Amino acid sequence: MYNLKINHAAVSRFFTAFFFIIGLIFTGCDRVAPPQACGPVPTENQLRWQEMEYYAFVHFSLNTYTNQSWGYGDEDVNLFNPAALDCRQWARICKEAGMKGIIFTAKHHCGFCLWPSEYTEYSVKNAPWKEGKGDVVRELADACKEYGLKLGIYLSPWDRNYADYGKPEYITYFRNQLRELLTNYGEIFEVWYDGANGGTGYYGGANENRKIDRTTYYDWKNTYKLVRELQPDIVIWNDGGDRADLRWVGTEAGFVGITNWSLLNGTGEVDWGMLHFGLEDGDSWVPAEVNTSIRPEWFYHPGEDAKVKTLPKLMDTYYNSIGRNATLLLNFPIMPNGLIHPNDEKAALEFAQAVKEAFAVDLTDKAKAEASNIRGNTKKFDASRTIDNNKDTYWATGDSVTTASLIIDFGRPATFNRFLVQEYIRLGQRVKLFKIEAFTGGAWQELATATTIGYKRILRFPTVEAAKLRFTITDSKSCPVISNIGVYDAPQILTPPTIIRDQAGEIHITPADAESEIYYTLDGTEPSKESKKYSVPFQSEGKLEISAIAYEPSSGKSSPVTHEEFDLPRKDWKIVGIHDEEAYAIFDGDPSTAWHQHKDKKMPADLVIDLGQSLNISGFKYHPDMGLWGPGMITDYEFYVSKDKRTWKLVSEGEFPNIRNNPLWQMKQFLPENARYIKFRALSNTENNNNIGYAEVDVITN
Ligand code: FUL
Repeated sequence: MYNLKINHAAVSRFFTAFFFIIGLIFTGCDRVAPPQACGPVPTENQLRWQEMEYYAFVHFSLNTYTNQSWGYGDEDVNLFNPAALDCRQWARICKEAGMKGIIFTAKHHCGFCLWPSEYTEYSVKNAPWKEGKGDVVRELADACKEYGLKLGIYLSPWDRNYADYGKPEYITYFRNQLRELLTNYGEIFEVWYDGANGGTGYYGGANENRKIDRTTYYDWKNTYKLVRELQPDIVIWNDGGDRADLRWVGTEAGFVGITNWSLLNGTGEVDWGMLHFGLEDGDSWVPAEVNTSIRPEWFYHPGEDAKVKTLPKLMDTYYNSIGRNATLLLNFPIMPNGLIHPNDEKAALEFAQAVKEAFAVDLTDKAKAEASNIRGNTKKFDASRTIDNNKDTYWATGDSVTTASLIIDFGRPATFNRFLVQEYIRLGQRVKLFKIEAFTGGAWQELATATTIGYKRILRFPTVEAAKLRFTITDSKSCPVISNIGVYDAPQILTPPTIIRDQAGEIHITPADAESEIYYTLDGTEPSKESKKYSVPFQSEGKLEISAIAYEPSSGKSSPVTHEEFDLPRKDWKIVGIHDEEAYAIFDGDPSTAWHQHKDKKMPADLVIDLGQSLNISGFKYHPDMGLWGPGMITDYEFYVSKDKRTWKLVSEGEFPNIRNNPLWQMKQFLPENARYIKFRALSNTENNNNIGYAEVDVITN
């Protein structure tokens, strides 16, 4: 018999070592430490929000019944009586459109509350709708729950109805309302405050102009504290002045800067550039949210039913928001009957379908990835981590490396035109510059270069066929940490043409792509390739309605329709007292060209126009300069008409609400007047100086 004496300690040491070595073989060198975080990093709430990517805004209030952008605060609550209000319809559309939540205007600037607030009489509780027993926020919260969507709240800090607005008492009122909204409606994912603050209003009957100091009045710090106490998982939006969790991008046109850092400084001034591009060395994580409407305006205006954003426009918005490290907050204006308009629904669903098609097949699924540098040479951080469909793994390089490349080998020639890349932002945002190349014709050809990546960056480039793609990071704040790469072949989408009528009355129709043909109609019917073909500009007379499409003969595909309506041609119009040929840019029909009054001109400043003949005028239109720097948009105006240039009659005065954020055609109507001269007087601008810009000025005739 053998005397087997087992040394238990030695056996256990042996097995520990054995399994450790096996572990190393299978997992690579797990002891290699992950990179340290680089600069500020997102909170769990910010991460969860960023991954939502796409969600809806819904604008609905008394403005819906007055055709206004901003209510003054004295609109009658009796106007609110939607006949078919159905929040389930909103939720269904948002869900089918691939959105993850809905942010609702519980209170817009007019102060009307869409829930029965205990603290004001200016709410649904005094409206005829459901005999004062209705609560739109409740109905929406229930609908969101049913459709698996998150709910967000827009509560305007500016309240043009409340008598105490401007006094400290208002802050208590505002917080009481926040408390109601953040306690009674379940989980709220985002709260939205809006940057428009202070100005004229009803204010309980005072009818005056109230200015507030935005830096101190709202005491945001304590409001934020309250919000976080009530909703620990929430993210807070603000327009930059008071650093919250998310930032505005400085425009409502649907795009963030092509460079987009998710960083800002926690204190100090924030200028437009910081909102738009973020701040490379910012000390706080404040990512960007792109807010834009599916129509030109935020609230419903029947005149915009044919102005719903086209598919190409929405796709651009997608690439310029989600594709640039931001989220997309797309607005639906609700109709007076309480529903989303069918045109908006159609546009949103087509958009969702097109996004789905664009990213349907990821060519990296069957590819191999190889990197120039791998952190600790371990599998844990190697190139394959970028194409393993796991957002928690990543490719990383050694600490001191700030340039590195990664080759995706498709193993056969592949056709593609989109490149998607994501940083592992839990460790911060790092990449400053990168490029992509395709291996074609035996050499590397550059496809695109770009700056920041962040949570997600998508690049578009002309379709290419290649067996390999090279992604090179040429500059980074610290070693790159890339969690995902995707390569796609998105179907082409035809862009609708632009239509311009110049001062001489000539119609110019331009397609985005020179190879497409243009067909148009002049009788309001939908154009097709059987309609009239456009080849050169043509002369037009009188009022005109024109619809046009771009058509691609090779694929037989048509673009969406562009529809424009023009009043009388401005052929004989003269600008009185101004001898500057460039001033005529304001009649050239092209809103992208502008003219500014001489810089010595002080407010109030007049623009006098001789229409060349007497006309029955019932309104006017002003398009501000859309330039990003010093556009000098008029905010308050007076409009006069005259038969003889000596006696003037004031026919319209007021404001162009929200012009700064949404610089589109502004239209004002009045009782018809027969006149030959018009005087458009600027009283103030968006910049509080004397800069006065005009892209277009036109009249509406009877
Ligand atoms: C703006 C507001 O003034 C608009 O009316 C709209 O609500 C938009 C989302 O924010 O600043």
